[in-house]
Amino acid sequence: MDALKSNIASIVGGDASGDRAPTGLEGLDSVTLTRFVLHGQKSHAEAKGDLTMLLAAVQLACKVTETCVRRAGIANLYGLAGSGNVQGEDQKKLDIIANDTFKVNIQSSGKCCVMVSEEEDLAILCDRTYNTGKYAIAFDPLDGSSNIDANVSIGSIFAIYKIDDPAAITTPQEAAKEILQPGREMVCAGYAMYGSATNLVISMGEGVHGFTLDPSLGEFVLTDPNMRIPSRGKIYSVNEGNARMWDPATTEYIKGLKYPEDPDKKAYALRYIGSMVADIHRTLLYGGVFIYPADAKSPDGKLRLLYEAAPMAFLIHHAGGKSTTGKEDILDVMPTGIHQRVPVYMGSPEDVADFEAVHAKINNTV
Ligand code: AFP
Repeated sequence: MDALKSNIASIVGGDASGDRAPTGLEGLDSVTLTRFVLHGQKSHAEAKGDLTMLLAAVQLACKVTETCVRRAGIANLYGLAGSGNVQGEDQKKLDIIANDTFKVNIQSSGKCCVMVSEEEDLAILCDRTYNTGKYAIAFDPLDGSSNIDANVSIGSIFAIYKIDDPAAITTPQEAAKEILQPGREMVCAGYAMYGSATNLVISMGEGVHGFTLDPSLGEFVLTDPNMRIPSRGKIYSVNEGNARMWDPATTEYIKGLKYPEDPDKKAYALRYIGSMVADIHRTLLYGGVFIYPADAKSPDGKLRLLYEAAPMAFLIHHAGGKSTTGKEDILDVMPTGIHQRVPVYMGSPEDVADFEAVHAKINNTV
């Protein structure tokens, strides 16, 4: 952690919190995401700049998506596209635009050999004319689509993995197999949130860092170096409308948050946006717990492992938080399919530990 702090301090100046003596150049010496990633690359002697290039492509895809989201009402981009995705969900026009944007930008970076998208049935083998690289990426180009037309915060999520032998992959089936790695193997995870401002939060396994899009520069600027989740929060986030279908452990745990046994303890507040990016962003900043459990209707839960649960678990973990499916850490789940779903409980370490204790008691595993 000391190495991380001095690394951040060396790029932002001052200490790791971003505090620094006035220089008179405030606002003109912004640490952009590109500068931050390039700086990080220097501490890895073996790095050739491939991840830096791939992240530049992802960053551009997020900027293009954000532009479309901001202009959606004016440019007639709200509403359904008239098609469905592999999950059986109706695709919105913006889902398709964001998906195409991510695919084109990532492919043309020439640093990626395999892509998996929420919007695509099969894994995508990158076009070799672009000199494909050693990385694989899973992404949800526009998460929270049902919130699009109401102008509620939505986002993009991505997870990057390394592939041993990209040249050996010749079919989408082989491509899918290569990206089926547990979250712990991830090289980088991140999300962009298109809210009242646009944030991009990433981790390359050395802390979690938040950037805000400066619309006047068109650049993501470092605003939240070394984000840490509070050890305990006061908020729970879950679709309470599904309560009658929950398993006993989830029901019992949430009852305890709403009706604490100790009369002097305050009940937790409920906040649920229904866009994972926005609910996780708030959880990262304010603490608490985000839950999408398995239930009687969806025995594996709703959220997808590769491009929702695992990258968010990676970010939460590197910010000092915890995640579980109820049975194991989300980062340890060995995926068996590219669109696999998992139950999700993640957030402040003490809150998730409380859930695990209730789960163990109810399921007699203690
Ligand atoms: P949509 O993209 O269909 O809106 O789904 C969003 C999402 O995958 C995730 O971002 C939310 O946390 C979760 O689903 C919300 O699901 P419910 O609408 O069932 O609460």
